[in-house]
Amino acid sequence: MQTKQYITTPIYYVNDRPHIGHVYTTTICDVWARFMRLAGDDVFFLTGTDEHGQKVEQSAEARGVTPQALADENSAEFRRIMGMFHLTNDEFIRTTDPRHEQQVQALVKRLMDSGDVYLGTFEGWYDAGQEEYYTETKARDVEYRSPISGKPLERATEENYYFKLSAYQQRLETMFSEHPDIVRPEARRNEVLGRLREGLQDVPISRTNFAWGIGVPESPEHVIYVWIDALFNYITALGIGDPSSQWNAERSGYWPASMQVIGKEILWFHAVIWPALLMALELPLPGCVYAHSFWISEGQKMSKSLGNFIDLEQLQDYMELYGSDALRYFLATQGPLGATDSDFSRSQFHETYTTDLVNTLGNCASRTSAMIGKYCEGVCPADTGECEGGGVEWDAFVAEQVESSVAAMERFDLAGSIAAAMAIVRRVDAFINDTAPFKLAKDPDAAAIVGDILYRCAEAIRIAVCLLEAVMPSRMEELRTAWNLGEATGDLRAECVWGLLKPGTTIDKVALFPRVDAEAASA
Ligand code: ME8
Repeated sequence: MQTKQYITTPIYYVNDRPHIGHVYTTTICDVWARFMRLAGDDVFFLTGTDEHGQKVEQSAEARGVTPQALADENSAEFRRIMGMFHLTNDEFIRTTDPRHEQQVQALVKRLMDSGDVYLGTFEGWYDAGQEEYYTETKARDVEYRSPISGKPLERATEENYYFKLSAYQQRLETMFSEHPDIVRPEARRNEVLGRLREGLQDVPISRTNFAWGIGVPESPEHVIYVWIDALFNYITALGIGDPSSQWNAERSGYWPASMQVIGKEILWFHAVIWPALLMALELPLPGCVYAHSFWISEGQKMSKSLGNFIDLEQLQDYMELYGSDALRYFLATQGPLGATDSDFSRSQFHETYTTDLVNTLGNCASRTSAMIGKYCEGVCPADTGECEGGGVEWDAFVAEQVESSVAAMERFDLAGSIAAAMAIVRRVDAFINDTAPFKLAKDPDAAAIVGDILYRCAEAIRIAVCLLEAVMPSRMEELRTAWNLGEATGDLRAECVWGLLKPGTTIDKVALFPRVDAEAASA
């Protein structure tokens, strides 16, 4: 039986244009999804768009179009990202899809029947821009202004449907003590725990001041709060709200999600409200909610007022100049996966590309294939064992890196996983310098030794390629083709065992990562 894996991104708001943040989260999920597929798992990768709510209604009104028309147009823009960046999502969910809407109503009905959702009156501090209510304590902390827009919070009273979040205080605390890894990284979990200890209040889950949303069952003047509607996407995409549906039959087995990746600003919804909703629905909890930090741009926070979002056009420029794999590599290795923000700067992009991809991986593959061309007639030599390891026990060294790369990816440490693969490549580079096959080749008696060295280089690179395929699918495929390595087998660990490269295989020269002129790049 294949292991089932389910990975999700947030669903993106259609009232904004896509930018690097959206591409980032979806790309890192894509790297993970591809890696797990290469490892033989049965992966379902979900992304999509969040299309209801007051902000969409207002943006549509301002543009003189219907909210649905606005949602259609902008959702298509988000969907375009998937092709543009070679993202392999299995589904793209839209919250205006009737299949989602019907299931949300069914799920809310279940919560009403169980008493987890009730009608009540609410008075609180409302952030109109974020469509979010704050508790008194939180409102005081932010000095009664939206931390996002800076606008004053509004005092608002409403008759609303509520979710009995307060009833889940104890169970959530138990969840965090029994499954501390449910929220990562640790700094984020600690933030949630701090706020959780202040005590939970019930949360309103409906609105009556606008219409663009899903009606509460039997009370259509109430519109289901966009966040509840949105959170449910993770299970409606699997048909969980409609047990008799085709989606349910095919997909419900993917729940619980293995990895739910989000940005840190939406942690509370995913680390507290979401698990509580799942508990109320008696559904299992996800394995991990991973909240990454933010990209900033050339040292500055990206914001509408500064107009400095790295948008799709800029990302496309990078891809044209450096290739899409280079962009994926940069996002995956230099991104804000940990607790601190990362700077997206042109100079750092260029530097990472040149150091890691041109000078290390590209150079190593091209040197090795060029020498096999020159000294072995372009055919993979055999390892006769005549050459001593040059200080390296190759099979043990490589096995260690493979284990470390796989284990890192399993815990969503993309940079760690890639670093282990690159350590193999760096070792090959050092091995070539130490053993100098290009000098030995001048001595006809050293032919066997030269063959041994080049076999080990090519074999180590082959294994690194298997590990790097998820992050750089196009260039690694190019190398697979040039070196006649065949397609990935779907059993990554077995494929990474030392010695599988067959002597006699034709090894063509490769030039994977062309040097990019720094001046052209900054122009
Ligand atoms: O919040 N750096 O949608 P959204 C890195 N619809 N990632 C960033 C980023 C940045 N500077 N800016 C945005 C919503 N992101 C809701 C989610 S889920 C049930 C509903 C990424 O369009 C990051 O993943 O504002 C963040 O969480 C997401 O985009 C927010 O996208």
